[in-house]
Amino acid sequence: MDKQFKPFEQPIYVTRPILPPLEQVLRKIEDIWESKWLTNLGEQHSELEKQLKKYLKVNCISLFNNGTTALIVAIRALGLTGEVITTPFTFPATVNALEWNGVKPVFCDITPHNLNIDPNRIEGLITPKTTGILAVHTFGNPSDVEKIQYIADKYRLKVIYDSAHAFGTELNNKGIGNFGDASMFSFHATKLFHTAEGGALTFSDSAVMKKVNLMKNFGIKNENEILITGINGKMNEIQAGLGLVLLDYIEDERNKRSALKKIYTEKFSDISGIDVLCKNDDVTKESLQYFVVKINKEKFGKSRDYIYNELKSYNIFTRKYFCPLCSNYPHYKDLRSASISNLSVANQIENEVLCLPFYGELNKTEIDKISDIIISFKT
Ligand code: T4K
Repeated sequence: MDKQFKPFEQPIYVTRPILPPLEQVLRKIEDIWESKWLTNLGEQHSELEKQLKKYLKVNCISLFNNGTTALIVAIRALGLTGEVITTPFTFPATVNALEWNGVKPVFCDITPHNLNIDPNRIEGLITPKTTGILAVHTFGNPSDVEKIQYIADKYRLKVIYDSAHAFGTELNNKGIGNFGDASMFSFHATKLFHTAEGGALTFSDSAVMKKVNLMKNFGIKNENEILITGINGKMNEIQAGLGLVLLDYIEDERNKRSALKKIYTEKFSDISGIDVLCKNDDVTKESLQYFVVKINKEKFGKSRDYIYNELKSYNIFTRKYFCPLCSNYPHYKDLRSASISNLSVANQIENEVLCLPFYGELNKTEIDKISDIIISFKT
C-alpha cells in the first residue's frame, strides 16, 4: 500500500441507493395506511405509471415487482420460443429469463467500444429456430437499435431490450423504452431510480401491454374470467410510493453524478491504459447509472484484477460487472455459441472492465482520492 494515501474510514461501495428524507417516505406510508390498500394495482401504482410514462417519454408501461420477473413475462408475452440471440456480457438475469421460458440462449459477441451485442454478428447466428433478439443497453449505453431492428424485420424476429441500466437514456431525444417490441427497466436499490426492488416493461404496441398486464396478475381479467397463464409480478403500493417520493430527487442525483463523471474523466484523460467508457454522439441524455473504465494491462502495467484487489485495502469496493461472462457459467458453458472462439471480444473484455464508485453522496475530494490511488498503481 502506498503510504501517501490512507484507507477510507468508511467503506466506499460501487453504489449506494438514493434515500429521500425519511419523513417524506413515512408521510407516503401514512397515506398508504390510511387507504388500507397495499397492493393489487392501487392508487400509488397508477400514479407512478403515469409519472414514469412522462419521465421515460413512452406511451405504454407496466410496473413489476422486479426487473427479472418483468423480463420473464415479456419473453412469454411476445411468444419467444426455440432460440433467442443474446449477449454473454450481462447480469445473470438476462440469460436466466430465457431459460425460465424454455428458450435456448444463443450468445453473440459484443463490440469493444460500447460493450453491447455486435449487430454485424447477429445474422450469422440465425437459424430456423430463432424467434428473437434479447439485447442489453449495457451500462446504459444504447445498443445499435437501428441495425437490430433492420435484422429483426428481415427475419421476422421479436426484439426485447434489457434496459436495466438505461433509466432516462435518450437517443436523439427519444426515450430508450420506445425501441423494439419491449424494454425492461430495473428499479432495484442499486439503480439510480429505484423502488427498493422493482421494474417495468415499456412497449411499442398497447396490445402487448394489455397481455402483460393480465399476465403479471395471474391472468385474471375479473372475478369470473381468468384468461391466460399468469404469474404474480405486481409492484406493491409501498414500492410505488417510494418511487413517487424518489422521483423528485432524480434530477439532483443526476446533476451530482454528472459532476463526478467529469472529475473522473479529467483525472484519467491522459493516463495510458485507462479508457473511460464513453457515450455515443446520438445519446442526448445518458443514464449515469455506472462509471466504467477499461484497463489495458500492457499499457497500464497492472491488470484490472490487481486494481480491484488492491483497492480493497483502501476500503474501496469496485465491481467487475460482468465477470464471469454468462457464457462461462457451468450451466451455459457447453452451448455451442458459448465457445471462446465465438466470443473472443467478450472473453477479453471481461478481464478489463471495472465499475468505480459512482453515486451522488460522494464528493470531489473522494473522487480525486479514488482516482489518484488508481493512478498510483501505474507502472
Ligand atoms: N438485467 C441486467 C443487465 C441487470 O444488471 C439486472 C440487475 C437485471 C437484469 C435484473 O434486474 P432486477 O431483477 O435486479 O431488478 C446488483 C443488483 O442486485 C442487480 O439489480 C443489478 N442488475 C446488478 C448489476 O447489481 P449485485 O450482486 O452486485 O448486488 P450487491 O448486493 O452486491 O450490491 C452492490 C453494491 O451496492 C453493494 O456492494 C453495496 C451497494 N448496496 C446494495 C444494496 C442491495 C447498498 O448500498 N444498499 C443496498 O440495499 O447485483
